[in-house]
Amino acid sequence: MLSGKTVAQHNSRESCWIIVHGKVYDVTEFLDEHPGGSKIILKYAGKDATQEYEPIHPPDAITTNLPPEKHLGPVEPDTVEKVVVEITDEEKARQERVSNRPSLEEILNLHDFENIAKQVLPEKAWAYYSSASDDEMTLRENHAAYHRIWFRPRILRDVTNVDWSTTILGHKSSMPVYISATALGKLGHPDGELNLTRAAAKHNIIQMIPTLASCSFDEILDAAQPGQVQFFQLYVNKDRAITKKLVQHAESRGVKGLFITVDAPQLGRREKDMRMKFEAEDPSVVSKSGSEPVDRSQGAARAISGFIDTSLNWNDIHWFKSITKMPIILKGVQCWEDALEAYDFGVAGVVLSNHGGRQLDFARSGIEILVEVVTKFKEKRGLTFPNEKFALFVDGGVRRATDVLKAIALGATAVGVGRPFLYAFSAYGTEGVEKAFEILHDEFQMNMRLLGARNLKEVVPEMVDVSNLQSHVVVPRDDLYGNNYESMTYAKLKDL
Ligand code: PYR
Repeated sequence: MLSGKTVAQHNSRESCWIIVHGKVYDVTEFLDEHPGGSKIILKYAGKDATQEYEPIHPPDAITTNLPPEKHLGPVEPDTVEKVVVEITDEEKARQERVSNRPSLEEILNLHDFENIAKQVLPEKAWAYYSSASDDEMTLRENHAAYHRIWFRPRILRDVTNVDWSTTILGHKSSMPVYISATALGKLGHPDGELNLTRAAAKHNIIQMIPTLASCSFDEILDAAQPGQVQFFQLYVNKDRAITKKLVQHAESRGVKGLFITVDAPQLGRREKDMRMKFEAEDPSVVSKSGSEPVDRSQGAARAISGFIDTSLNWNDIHWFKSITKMPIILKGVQCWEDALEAYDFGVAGVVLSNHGGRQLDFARSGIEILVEVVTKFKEKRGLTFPNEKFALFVDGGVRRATDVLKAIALGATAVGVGRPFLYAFSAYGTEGVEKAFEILHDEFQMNMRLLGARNLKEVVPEMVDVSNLQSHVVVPRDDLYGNNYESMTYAKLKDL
């Protein structure tokens, strides 16, 4: 075992060791490759970096990125000096805002969580969670698209009892909503994704576990209650042996669905996240490096995603089917042609999604794609939806039960909700997520009654008017362009 004193001697660019979770790593040669920059590692040279490392990295990031000979083994815990993290004025102000959060009783809708999260999250976390690609047009369109659908409710039905429970891939769910995968939960809260697992257990909601969770996969599985249903979102690794191991491990642990992300051969450029990175980087440290410059400018997203396989293609679906019996769902399908192809390849369903606006900007919203997919499936395969043979999921921009009911009316099996639950636990931990489920519960009850639907089967296409959905006459403002634009001027009155 190494002593803390020995580790402390390796505190420079020439020899840089760090401690993470009680183990010592020699990161000297990795300094210039670190997507988050060398400066942040050098700050912890010779020290325990766990506190800084944990929220921004999936648990195995260091072990998979460093060759085994750089894993130097455990350190004697009592010999390690405690790292004192300096609290800045900005951080003090943030902590004060945390203390001044409104009570959960005052939180009335999912927008409230977002608003509080914006004020209480550390800047880096807010930048990573809230950001989307390029001009963030798709991010905003995702929500705006629901505003182009209006209801045609039915009256004089006995709506004393209304039931919005459903089954998703054969598993019971208390509502037609599942928790969509979002990365790096510990940026927002020390318990990260476990907040979702715990709340989901209490409310019988299905959680999709992200590949890039902050908590380890097994921690999340271990936190589940007996019988609790979980899905797994997969980023396919260039090293297919790693992917196979992950998938088969998920299956052996009882995961009930494999959602393969297909819209992210490269993660989008999220400029809010990238700006954080620039601000955190110290150019003087970078310029001391003699090696080739590496692109460390792309924020948390780039830092965690280098392993993703850009060569993923349709033929791989056969391979996935050969390595698992879990239902396979393609997450990130964006047109009817690909949805049909997925069906013909024999997968169990698709998520019509643009990755929360974080990938291709000007990708259309999932709800808009749903309409064309349902139309074309009927025309070309004679299928109607919802359909047990092939599930259509939608995600992106959902903030209200009415949004969900619109998707259900149009044929979705269920809707994925990502950021709102992330914001709920960032601001209030597990109780926040529970409150979010309770809010949706109340909204479902009221809106089902007002729609005249006693169960989800009665939420039918005739209850929505989508005549404007595919028209993009109103688009979100392009703020960066708009703020730079100098207004033209008018003819002026002569000076009097
Ligand atoms: C994202 O940042 O969007 C990921 O999926 C990791």
